[in-house]
Amino acid sequence: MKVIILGGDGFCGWPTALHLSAAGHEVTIVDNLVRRKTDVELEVRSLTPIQPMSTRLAVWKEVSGRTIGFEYFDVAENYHRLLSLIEDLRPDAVVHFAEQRAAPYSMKSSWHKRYTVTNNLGATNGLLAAIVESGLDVHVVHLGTMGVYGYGTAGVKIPEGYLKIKIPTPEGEDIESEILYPPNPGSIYHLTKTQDQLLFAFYNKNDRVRVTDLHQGIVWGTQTPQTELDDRLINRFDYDGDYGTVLNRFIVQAAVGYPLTVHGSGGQTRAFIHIRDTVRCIELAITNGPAPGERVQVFNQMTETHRVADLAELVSSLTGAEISHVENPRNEADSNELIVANDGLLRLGLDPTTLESGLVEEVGAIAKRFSDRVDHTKIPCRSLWRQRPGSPG
Ligand code: NAD
Ligand code: USQ
Repeated sequence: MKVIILGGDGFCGWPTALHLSAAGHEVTIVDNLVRRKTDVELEVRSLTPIQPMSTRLAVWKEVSGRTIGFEYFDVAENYHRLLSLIEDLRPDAVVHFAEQRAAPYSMKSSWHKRYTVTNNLGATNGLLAAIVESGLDVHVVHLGTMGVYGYGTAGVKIPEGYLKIKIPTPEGEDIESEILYPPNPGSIYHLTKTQDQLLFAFYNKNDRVRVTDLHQGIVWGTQTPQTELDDRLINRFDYDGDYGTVLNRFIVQAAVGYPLTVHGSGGQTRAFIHIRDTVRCIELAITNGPAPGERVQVFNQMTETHRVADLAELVSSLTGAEISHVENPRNEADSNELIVANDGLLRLGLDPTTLESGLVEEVGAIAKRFSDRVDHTKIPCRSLWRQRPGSPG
């Protein structure tokens, strides 16, 4: 298939580009490299020494014999570049990763809130409008988040996107319907993903755009079989307080002797997926698109759930790291249950990679190898959810 990957220089996008290219798909990456510029803003760098895009692509050609195209532009702003690219390439699918993805970054200041909303909604709306204007039947595969549902399910299994409901009529009958699961975002970033859902629903209803929305859990790990082929293909690895996600952060913290930063009690339960499964799920999604006229297809792209405190215990038991319960900078429930349906991708053939000590140790080996690149001052989370004096909580 011919595939455009928006955001193909990022943590999920780069290994996905390699995986799809290795599987014989014709891949073109679009990226404005804003994630690399954000590292400059935050004065941090990926734990792993990622190479510039031209090196990445040349090395991939060298080791695989395959070419990946690259276009450097802003998807949210350069609408006509995007439209011409779609018209020229006539892709079967566009995989859309090109959004600001860190909840703490989105809550740092009013500028970060406005940037996250403008960038994420601008990119999604621009893509959908360009597909409609091109007149082509292009399948959009979007990376959404489990966070659109909120995390407090009170014993209910979170369905894949849609909730069956009954609406009582004045005549005393019940009308059965299905609606998007009620959105309950916990950050400005997560809010943009709930709004993306409405954009998809509208363009799907009005213009019959075919969309798959993948509500992904927290991705952990760093390498895939393709990024391991050569050191210069290595994937990025964020450990800082804004972009680092919890399990990868704990593994790096253990590697450098920094007490594991559990927010509050650590009773928060979240959904997880290994990066190797992310790339497989994307391939399953692009090769199993919805039929013309079908509603937006939603899959919960996660393989397991864990409590943050249990992850800290696991990493500590493997490494001897200390655990520190720090004050939670976020405005979130201290503990929650999380039960999630993920039948869709399993039915399509996903064979989940689950958390086990071997994999944690593998990531730990990368963390140890590059531990001299860790800036300890960048580990604490300094983005506070409650910035107004007297705000609740
Ligand atoms: P990332 O920040 O590493 O990658 C995003 C890429 O998109 C970057 O290379 C960035 O430069 C690019 N980009 C952003 N805005 C752009 C724009 N306007 N124009 C062109 N390029 C732009 O993030 P990631 O971890 O790879 O996440 C990718 C997607 O997956 C995001 O949408 C995120 O919400 C979703 N997701 C990620 C995780 C996770 O744990 N990393 C979990 C669930 C969902
Ligand atoms: N946490 C800690 N200690 C830390 C870092 C985080 O206890 O050092 C806690 C947080 O308070 C939160 C949980 O761990 O309760 C998860 O935080 P995270 O930073 O790992 O993940 P999150 O902010 O939810 O965001 C990440 C990705 C985002 C994606 C989301 C999927 O950055 O792009 O959408 O995971 S999900 O969590 O399922 O919504």
